[in-house]
Amino acid sequence: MNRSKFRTIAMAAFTAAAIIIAPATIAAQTSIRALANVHAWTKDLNDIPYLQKIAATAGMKVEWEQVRSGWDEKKSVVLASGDLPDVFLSGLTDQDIILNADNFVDLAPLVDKYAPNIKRMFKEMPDTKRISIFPDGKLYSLPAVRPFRPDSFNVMLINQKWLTKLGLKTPTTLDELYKVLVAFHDKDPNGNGKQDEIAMDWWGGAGGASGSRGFFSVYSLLGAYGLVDDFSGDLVTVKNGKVVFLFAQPEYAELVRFLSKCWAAGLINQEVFTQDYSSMMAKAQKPDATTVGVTFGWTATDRMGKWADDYAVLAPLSGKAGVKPLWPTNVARVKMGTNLFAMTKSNKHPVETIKWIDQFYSEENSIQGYYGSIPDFVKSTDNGKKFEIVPAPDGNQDRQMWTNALVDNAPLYSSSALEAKTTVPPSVTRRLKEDSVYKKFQPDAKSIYPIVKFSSSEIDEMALAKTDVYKYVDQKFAEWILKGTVDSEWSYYLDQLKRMGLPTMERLYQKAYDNYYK
Ligand SMILES: [Ca+2]
Repeated sequence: MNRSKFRTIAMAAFTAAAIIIAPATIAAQTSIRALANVHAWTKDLNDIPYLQKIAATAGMKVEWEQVRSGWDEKKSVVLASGDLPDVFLSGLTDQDIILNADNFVDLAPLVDKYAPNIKRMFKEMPDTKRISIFPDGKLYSLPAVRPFRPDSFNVMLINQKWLTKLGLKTPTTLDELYKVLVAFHDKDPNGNGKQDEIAMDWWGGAGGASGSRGFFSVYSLLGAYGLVDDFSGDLVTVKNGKVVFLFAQPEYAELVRFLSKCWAAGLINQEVFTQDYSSMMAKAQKPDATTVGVTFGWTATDRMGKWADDYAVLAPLSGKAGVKPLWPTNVARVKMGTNLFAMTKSNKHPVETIKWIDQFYSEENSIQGYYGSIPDFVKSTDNGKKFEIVPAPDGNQDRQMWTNALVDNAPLYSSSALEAKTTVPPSVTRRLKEDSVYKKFQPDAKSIYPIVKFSSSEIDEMALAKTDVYKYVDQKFAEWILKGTVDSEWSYYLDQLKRMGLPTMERLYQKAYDNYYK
């Protein structure tokens, strides 16, 4: 008898018994309300088999409220209302939790008693626990460790076809890059007789953590001067043991000067500061011709679509004699996530709930949580000892994953042991191969600003400064590139940053860094 058949029979027996015994003495199936931050592509969670199976095994009825757009507004309303769900799945920030700490359950004792999978993760990878403990010592939320991730969020891509056509060598310095960009702009490398080439482009539109100050950003070029971004959106790094903000460093002024020179020569997309993410992507993926020379992205496939094979990954460029070029890397941030799960004090079933969420961290559920359910999207072979990710029929693995799994919104633990027993499709290995170009340009681990948490009083202390500082930084970054005025305004700018509270930020970020490594 197979297991599910056994369960059906057992359930039927249970139901029959329920008729005989007085209903009040039967424990109702445990039911919880879950508020979930879900990707727009992800299908109804009630239709995802592995989630149903987890719930059935735990005897849990999950009433999902699934938010696919407007998460921040929804979350704020819910947190302010006091009418809290029993659990949050993904989407909370440290700040959301710290400022509402009274409403959240410290999971540490529950994990200790009822969550063997989560305990195993904490034991095998102590950093997972370290990044999850809040400044008051409590464990209000659970992390994730994602499978087959590269070390960096960013690859720099160059149109290899254009280089070859124009007889140019791959640039190794910023000066050589400049000359290549000029040729890309002037010499009609896509051969359509029109000046439609965008020599360089990046995602600089909206600002904030996932715009100019974060993923796929031109700030990666700071590596040419030996400085690396941490991908937190805060633009913070560690220079000779001292925590500093990139935007207040002389190297930053040098990068701005370089970009401003590129802008003046017409080498940068004219819409770089106004375009949104999808229009940036569309420009690079026009159906009839390639139009972008150098840019930044997650992978060539993702960034360039059908033109991916025209592009090569460009190694970090050197900006200054005697300075070793680096590439921004943040293994912890790329591989791990925080706040994937939190339980509120409204939850009447904390033990059942922690047992339910613990299952998300098993090997079988971790792999399904990222790639989709068995057997359609993951094949379980060798009696469940090996896994094989099913390649997307159209080659778009990202679309397949995000439709059929929670992916980055999933609580899961992908250990190296799990990776070792999993076979992945070529698109995944391709990304890792692209990343390997950057291996020897990784910064020293302690120069990468780690994932830290601030206390509520520290958050308060910095709140005003951060709002003012980043607004000013974003504004000046764009303005200086467009107008070429960085040199005349630089010292005034540094004074302004000081006045806005940058020293407070430096002090508290340094303190958090020192605490992390003590
Ligand atoms: Ca052209």
